[in-house]
Amino acid sequence: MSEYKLYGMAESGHTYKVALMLELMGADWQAEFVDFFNGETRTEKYRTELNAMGEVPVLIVDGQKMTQSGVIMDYLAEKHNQFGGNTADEKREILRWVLYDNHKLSALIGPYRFMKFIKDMPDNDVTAFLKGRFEDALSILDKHLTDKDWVVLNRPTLADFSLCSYLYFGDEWGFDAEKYTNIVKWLDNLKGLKGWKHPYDLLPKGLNKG
Ligand SMILES: N[C@@H](CCC(=O)N[C@@H](CS)C(=O)NCC(=O)O)C(=O)O
Repeated sequence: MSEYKLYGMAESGHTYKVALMLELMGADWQAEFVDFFNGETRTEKYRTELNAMGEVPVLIVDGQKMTQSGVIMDYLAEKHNQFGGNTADEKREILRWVLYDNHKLSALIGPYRFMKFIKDMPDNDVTAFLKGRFEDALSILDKHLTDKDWVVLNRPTLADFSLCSYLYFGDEWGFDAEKYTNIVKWLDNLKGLKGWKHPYDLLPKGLNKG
């Protein structure tokens, strides 16, 4: 049995953050498919046995369940002494970007992509609102990445893995590569890491799309 079991699916950027980190660390892990698109995370069984918050990802290690991608990655960084900060200041700066990602990027791009690409919804007030918000956050990230290879340190950290996730599905929700050129360069830096894989090559898919 593998050391780590990661519950989720390939369409989930939040699951991908953790899967990418496990893969880049060369950890002994396996993916456990969650049938999200048929409502598994909404079942009583899932919420009782796996995650009371009703979300993916969930990481199982030594029989312990962990949720929230940022918390899971922080745990992995500390345990494997990789992709985290060395000092308290560095750790806080990583946390700052993980929180920013969770609030202003992943939490907005995820639902936008869900509505537009997965549900084929026409543009509406909600999609316009989400797009306006995440485009501002993308501009902020792009500006931050001017003359930087990585978001926080001069090496990749879990902040990079958190922020990049939904951007690798960019063709599905209309990421504007011409507008965010620093982000494009940074995504290529991540792609250049030994062991990097696209979400669809790293995790089991729930849909025949993409
Ligand atoms: N902040 C959480 C977000 C996780 C999340 O939103 N996962 C989505 C799938 S990508 C989910 O399970 N959503 C279920 C729902 O909102 O009902 C994390 O980083 O783990």
